[in-house]
Amino acid sequence: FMYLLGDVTVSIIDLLNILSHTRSRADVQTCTSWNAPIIWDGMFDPDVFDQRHKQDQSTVALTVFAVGRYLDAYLGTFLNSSEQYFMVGLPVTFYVFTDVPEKVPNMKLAPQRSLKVIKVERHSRWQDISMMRMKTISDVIESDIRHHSTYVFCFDVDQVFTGRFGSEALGESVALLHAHYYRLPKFLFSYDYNPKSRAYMETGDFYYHAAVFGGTWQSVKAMADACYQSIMEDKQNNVEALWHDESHLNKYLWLHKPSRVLSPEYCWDRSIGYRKDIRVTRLIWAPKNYDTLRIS
Ligand code: 2GW
Ligand code: MN
Repeated sequence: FMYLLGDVTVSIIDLLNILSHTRSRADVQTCTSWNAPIIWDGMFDPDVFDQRHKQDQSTVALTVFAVGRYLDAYLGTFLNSSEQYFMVGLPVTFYVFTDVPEKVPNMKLAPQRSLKVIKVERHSRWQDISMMRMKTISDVIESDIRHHSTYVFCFDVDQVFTGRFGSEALGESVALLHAHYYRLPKFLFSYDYNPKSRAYMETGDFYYHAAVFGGTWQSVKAMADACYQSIMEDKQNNVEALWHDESHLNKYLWLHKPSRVLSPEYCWDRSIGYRKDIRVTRLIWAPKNYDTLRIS
């Protein structure tokens, strides 16, 4: 009933917005309590951001892991769609981490965009494949990214770009609202409530999704280092956080507030169904086939 009421109110506000020609969204939260913008469609002029970042000569690194079966299952569509929608017009370097470099599809990239393939070992536990990304990300920022790119964005591979994911998303430190939690009350957030884990937290600001995070290389390195350190401390203490790296990222982002927050437009799950506040989807979860992917 509350959702329904919410949606009725929304249409009146939408109408007022249209009539007043303002770039604002009164139907959603557009600012955090610490004054970071939450980016929603209709709030910004894409050209203004593109021009500013071209002027500033911003360059972007994208990291993505495709280990084992995830390469065949997701990497091709992820990369193809990112060429179409991710930071179009800005120089982008893709960093693909895989255990089978020879299987990375040969891609024709637009000018000023390039792809680097880096071989990584395949951890036997999937939880480690996911968590150890933090260490690899930190290492590659140190050895390579910091010499070439202003910003870094880190992505899960099991997703597809379907709309502009552009320079409006760039900022000092950037976090994403998890599509399944953005309208839920805080007590339902799936933080790690185990006091034995370094990811332990009782309350927070939002539930962030680890499928997308970014920022300047300096902030992303700090984020990745801190998460990796907490993950390793947990291992020494024989505990594992509920949602692995995501739990540690949520803890970090609670202690170090992001300067920019992306709405769930930036990583939508279609299985949620229709939501009035989602006017565009920029990145969507790829359909997952647990039967073929999670065996082994
Ligand atoms: C992961 C789980 C089960 C079996 C395999 C894998 C797996 C993951 C793999 O075989 N190969 C691989 O390259 N990965 C990488 O880890 C890949 O980039 C993938 O997108 C990422 C995270 O795994 P994923 O996408 O299956 O996990 P989700 O979608 O449930 O992700 C959330 O929770 C994770 C922690 O459990 C991470 O925090 C992730 O960032 C979250 O989106
Ligand atoms: Mn995923």
